[in-house]
Amino acid sequence: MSKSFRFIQSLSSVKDKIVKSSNATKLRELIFSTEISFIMEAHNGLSAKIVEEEGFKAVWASGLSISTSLGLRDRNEVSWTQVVDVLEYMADSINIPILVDGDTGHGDFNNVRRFVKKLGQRNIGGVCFEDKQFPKTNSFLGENQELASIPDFTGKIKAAIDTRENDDFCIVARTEALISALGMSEALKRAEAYHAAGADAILVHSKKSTADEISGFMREWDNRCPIVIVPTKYFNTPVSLFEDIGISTVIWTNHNLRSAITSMRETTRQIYRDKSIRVAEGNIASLAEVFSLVNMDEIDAAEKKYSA
Ligand code: SPV
Ligand code: MG
Repeated sequence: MSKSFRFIQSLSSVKDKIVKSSNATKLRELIFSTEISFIMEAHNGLSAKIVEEEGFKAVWASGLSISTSLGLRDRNEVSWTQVVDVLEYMADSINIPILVDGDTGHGDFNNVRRFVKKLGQRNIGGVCFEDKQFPKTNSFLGENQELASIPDFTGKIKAAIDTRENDDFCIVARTEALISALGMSEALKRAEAYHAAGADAILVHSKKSTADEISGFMREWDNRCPIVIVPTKYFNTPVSLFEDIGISTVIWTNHNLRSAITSMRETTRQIYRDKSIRVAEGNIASLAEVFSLVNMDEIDAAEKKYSA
């Protein structure tokens, strides 16, 4: 089954009102497209650039990855303004949209409003808010995390919708009901409430090692709006299954961060052991690649144009 959503027509009516080239529009088109879409994690300007260069059409600005790359915990230790600062570097590096991990919105509905306003000013494509309590803890830590009440969370969604200046700015509502072992009917109830509150898409999170929960959810959901998933724990599931059950968008949420950790460890270990950089040199990016990633050629061209 492809992503054939009943609400697809609403996109074109919305589109008449907005700037067609904005990142919000690009992200919306991706999430609402009839093909399954893939969004790759990045956590700074450099990783965002690599995600773009390797062909992805959008970036996931992961809370786990951004905080870990700053040496901090995924527990709102990074303030929302610090997140926005990181996003600015990321957005400046690329021409594809960013879907931001907005955690719980960094507080109540009012913090959500400030956050969404600042994201819009930086031409961010959209944001995903989750129905946990502030301060949040990563979904893969502990058991039975307490969730926000449905009225509290739908209030945040409505606040985000009322604040966005571009109607295409995507608000993704994420339910942790399955992760918190509240059961399928609670997950469906929450997803329906968030959809009714105006969320553009629902992220259903699961920490099972198979996609059974997600498949069960999709059978009941019946394409009411796009569904986004994070298959970090059910990584063995073939993408064809996600396509068959009608998933809209898959987020590979932390794989650049984890890849960087492995690679940096190997290089550091090798150099420490060898007391030399000779072997390591053959296994790492060349300086030419480093300069290319930040577009040094452009400086040469600009110098010719502007420098006396
Ligand atoms: C993140 O990347 O920060 C996420 C996804 O929220 S997860 O770590 O799976 O909760
Ligand atoms: Mg997160």
